Amino acid sequence: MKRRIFLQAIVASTIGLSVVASAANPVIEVYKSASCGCCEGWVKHLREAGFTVNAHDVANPSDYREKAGLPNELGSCHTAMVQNYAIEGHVPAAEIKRLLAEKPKAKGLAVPSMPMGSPGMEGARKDAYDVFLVRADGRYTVYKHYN
Ligand SMILES: [Cu+2]
Repeated sequence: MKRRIFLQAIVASTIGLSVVASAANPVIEVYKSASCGCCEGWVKHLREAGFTVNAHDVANPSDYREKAGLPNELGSCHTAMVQNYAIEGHVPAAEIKRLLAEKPKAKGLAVPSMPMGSPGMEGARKDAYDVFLVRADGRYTVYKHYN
């Protein structure tokens, strides 16, 4: 009897651990073109931040942006999906984590174009840029400003 309770405790704690692990390592599906170097840089940034990244090379990454319902003017070089949110462009991992914690009613986040100094776009120059939150109705607001 004691042994059975002990085993149940092990099973329960193992399940508990796996839940914690999946919450700490969200899976993100990235759709990019095979030749995109800055996309690779962004994937590396996500992995370093603890995300489990499945990168997919596709012919037209913008198809995924359209499917997610993100406005064209917010377009960048890659589109990703994480827990039913779309992530467009070089969005810092910190904002994705904030999104997953706050769980707003929204389509997702976007950093349009490819600002210098954003994750995956590191170089000599650092430009200011905005991370936009795209709401369910397609309108968007600044979620975070980076200097
Ligand atoms: Cu890029």
